[in-house]
Amino acid sequence: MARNAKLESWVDEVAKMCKPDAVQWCDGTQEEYDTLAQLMYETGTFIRLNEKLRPNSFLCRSDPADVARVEDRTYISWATKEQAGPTNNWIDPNEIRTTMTGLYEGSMQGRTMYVIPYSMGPIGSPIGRIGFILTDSPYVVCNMHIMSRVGTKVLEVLGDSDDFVRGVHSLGAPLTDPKQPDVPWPCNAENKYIVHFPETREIWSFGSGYGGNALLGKKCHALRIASVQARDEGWMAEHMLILKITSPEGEVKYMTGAFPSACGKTNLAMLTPTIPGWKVECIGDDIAWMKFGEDGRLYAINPEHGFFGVAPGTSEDSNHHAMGTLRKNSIFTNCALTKDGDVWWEEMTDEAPAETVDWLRRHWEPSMDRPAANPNARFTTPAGQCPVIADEWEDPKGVPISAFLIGGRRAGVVPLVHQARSWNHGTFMASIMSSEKTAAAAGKVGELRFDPMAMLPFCGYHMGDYLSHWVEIGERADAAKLPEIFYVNWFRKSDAGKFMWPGFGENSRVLKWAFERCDGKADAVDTAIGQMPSPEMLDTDGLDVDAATLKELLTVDAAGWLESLPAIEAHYAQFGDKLPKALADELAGLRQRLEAAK
Ligand code: OXD
Ligand code: MN
Repeated sequence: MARNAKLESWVDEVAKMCKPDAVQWCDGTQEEYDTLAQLMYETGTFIRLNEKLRPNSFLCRSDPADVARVEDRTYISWATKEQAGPTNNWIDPNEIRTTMTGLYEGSMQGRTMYVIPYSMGPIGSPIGRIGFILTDSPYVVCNMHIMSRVGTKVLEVLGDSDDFVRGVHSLGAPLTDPKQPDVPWPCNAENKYIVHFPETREIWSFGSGYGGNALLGKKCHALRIASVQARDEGWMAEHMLILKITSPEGEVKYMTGAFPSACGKTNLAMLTPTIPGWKVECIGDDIAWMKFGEDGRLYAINPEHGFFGVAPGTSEDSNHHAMGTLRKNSIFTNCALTKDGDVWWEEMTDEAPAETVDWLRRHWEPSMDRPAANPNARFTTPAGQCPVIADEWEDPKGVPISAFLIGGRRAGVVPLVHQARSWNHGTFMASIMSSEKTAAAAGKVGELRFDPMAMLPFCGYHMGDYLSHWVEIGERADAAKLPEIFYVNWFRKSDAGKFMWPGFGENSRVLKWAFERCDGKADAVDTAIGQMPSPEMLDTDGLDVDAATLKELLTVDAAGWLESLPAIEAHYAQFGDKLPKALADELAGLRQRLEAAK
């Protein structure tokens, strides 16, 4: 194979700094995975689950000080603070390079440095991208095997190009004395840094072995760095699921969905429709990369190869197909261990097991007032095992997108569904996506946390410029070929604090309406906030929601919207003169229409 001098000299440079005992280039084979899993079994990091119940699967328990992405230790290091914008943590690149070089110095002693060549997206896809992670964590290697395409083929496709993202990851836990025993979850909880250098397409991560802090292909590469590449090159890197929906007549459409973390993206991506004859299949559950095809439509790929899903709450009832996916070949992190050697988490079964070992390795019984699994316990599982994975999920050219669904978690004001009138109107709606910080009563506006396009923690540059990028995408495109945009809210609550909409499979009724709107076949009412179905325009056959509730779910709460406008204005004000005029105009238009509707 042709050698890639730039790659090799970077690997040498990092090895000189971190001083691992050995450097191992990963080939992505099953043998490599098995060897590393066995190694982690021997060091006590991995517990092998009961082979009959959960074949080729492992449980891993992290250090209690390392259980989630840490946004306050995540930095976007542009040359100037202005480039990172008001919503990101900025840090001066020179300063942080000095600090982190100090931390990396000798940080891999006593460990192996693995060189992971990975492709986000099918290898060789015109939408896909290549990256490398240099890590001293075998846990990261095994997870990356599942979450991306790892191996020698990536090196072949790369050739001698230097178009790759450079990721460095160290646990920050060197073994300096050969007699020093390792711990099951090495990390350096006091010194966590997850730093992105968008200008040089680099990611430097230190101190954490968990999730999006350590599996650098996911949030760090596929969203924060890729969002910058997408802006520079005229495409879109979004925090979106991708689903395929087929009507009873066999007509197919693809939709994406942008929802903040913990709003059920994985469940929606694999939903089992309650309406007869409709089918939903999954392409991806977290990230979409979209480029214009020759026909002028936006085509999306899922850059990932697996699901890194939140385990608690996942059950046969909430997500039958996720349960089917994680039946084998999976890694579980911070779940409970049952007596028969399987995993368990809250709500996985109707009844909790009589006893388990909790994620902190303590005896646990249902009567105890603490959960058995960490609330952010995860499964890492191959997407290809999903019983409803769409045949074309690995199509290198992607799938043409007909609709974007967007939405937050709003107890009040925002109706079940409303459709944008235009791309700019939809961009406006996505830019004001929000969730209440506290569970507000229906009709009242709680303190809102805005999360534009669900990208607040994941946008690698100034959010105002990111919004302009959306507007520019619309300007470049043939309007008739752009996706329709629908704002959905599954989380409305009654005055008594109960969810008004059943959600899960019943969301298929909203998908059906959106599907038919894309073809101009379903009716809608024009309202101050957008186009909406009246209750009789939605397929409600067999739906167990009373008429009054349904009416409320589909009513424009003009007073509530007017009450939210100052918060939207304050949200917009932080972008200063970077706020696109088109969006300021949309906000003014909304105010006018609401005043008129009062
Ligand atoms: C995730 C997240 O893990 O959005 O996907 O936090
Ligand atoms: Mn996510």
